[in-house]
Amino acid sequence: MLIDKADVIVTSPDRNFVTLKLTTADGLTGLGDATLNGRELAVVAYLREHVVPLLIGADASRIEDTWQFLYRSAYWRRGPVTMAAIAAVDMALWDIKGKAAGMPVYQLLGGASRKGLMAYGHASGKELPELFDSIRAHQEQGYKAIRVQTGVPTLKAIYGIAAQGADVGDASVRYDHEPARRGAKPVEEDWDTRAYLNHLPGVFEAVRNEFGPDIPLLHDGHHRMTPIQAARLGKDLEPYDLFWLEDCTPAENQEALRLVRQHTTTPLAIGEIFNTIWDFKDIIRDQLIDYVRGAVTHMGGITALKKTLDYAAMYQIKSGMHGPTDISPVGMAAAMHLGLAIHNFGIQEYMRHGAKTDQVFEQSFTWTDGYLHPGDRPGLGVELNVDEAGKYPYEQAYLPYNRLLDGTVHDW
Ligand code: KDG
Ligand code: MG
Repeated sequence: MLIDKADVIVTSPDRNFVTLKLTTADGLTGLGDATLNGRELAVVAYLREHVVPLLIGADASRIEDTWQFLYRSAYWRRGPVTMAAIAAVDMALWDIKGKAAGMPVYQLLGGASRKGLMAYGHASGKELPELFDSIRAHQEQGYKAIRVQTGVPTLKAIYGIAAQGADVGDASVRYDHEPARRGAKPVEEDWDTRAYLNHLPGVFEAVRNEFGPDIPLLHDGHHRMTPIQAARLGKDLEPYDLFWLEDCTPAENQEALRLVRQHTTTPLAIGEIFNTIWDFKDIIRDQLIDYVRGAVTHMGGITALKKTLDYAAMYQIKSGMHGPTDISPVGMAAAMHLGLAIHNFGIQEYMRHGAKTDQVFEQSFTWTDGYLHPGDRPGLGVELNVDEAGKYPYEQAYLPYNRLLDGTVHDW
């Protein structure tokens, strides 16, 4: 079980992905997702220059010890680059352990706590008819829960509104949300919180009128509001019974959530850009959120996110793991194994990857009637086709960013 080889593979089928592949002396392989949207090559350098040399000759069976070694021996802890690199090692070691045991990773985590994972998809439209079509299309694909994002009348382009495949380099692909655009610089978008706050409640009213009271609806505020603005939105959306309001305020100021919480019963979700349990510690303890949005890929792996979710369980807070297209199929598989095993699973974000991505990553998960299951292959159940991956070299791509109407840079 000694690690013989560690390869960092960068590929860009429909978008950029960074994958760590570990190979043991007895020929077992494990994969880990290290994709950090828009800063991919920083993690590649961290892995290649500082982590891979430490792994060669190490015992692949020592998952916890390896995690602690990589986290503590660096001295400078935490941060998205470091934690994505540690996450990739952790996932790859769980993959290897599963293959060595002949079991899927969820069995090693305690076995299945449910039959499948309810997932939500991203419906969007610039205007209501397009949004309704998108919701219906998601329902036809089986989705039982749907995130709703729309345009705001006075704004030109908005995050979260469907980009056609042409924007992501493949006209056959329609992403309902792939915000990273290929190019040397981030695209600029405009933003006006007042117009957004005035517009959104009417959108949810229209969606409830059209689709009824039963379907779980979600919304992502993408860190754009001040605490009092978020409080107002939470209150205004109460009649429409949201499953959650996500990232209502910038993630750095956790006290903001206390103010929002005082004003609204709309459930709150946060944490897709958090990296460690420390980011969640106080807001879980003070019960300021309802769902933990951390991703296995950005929270230091299965080992670390499981600890965070077990802690959240003490406060009846559930998982809502991040699962956009920039989490690779390997990171998604890790999320599915973890979600199947824990008791306090809430919901899983799930966006389909493009066809090329599915050729690069051979996967074993299933999607049945709105529920995901990671499958029963030993390990994570994903293999990387190196020849396919080699066809798609890295291409620079960035998330857009925002400016207010007067030109001020705003939170994206
Ligand atoms: O990399 C950033 C995207 O993954 C992010 O914009 C997606 O907010 C997002 C979400 O909820 O999936
Ligand atoms: Mg989000």
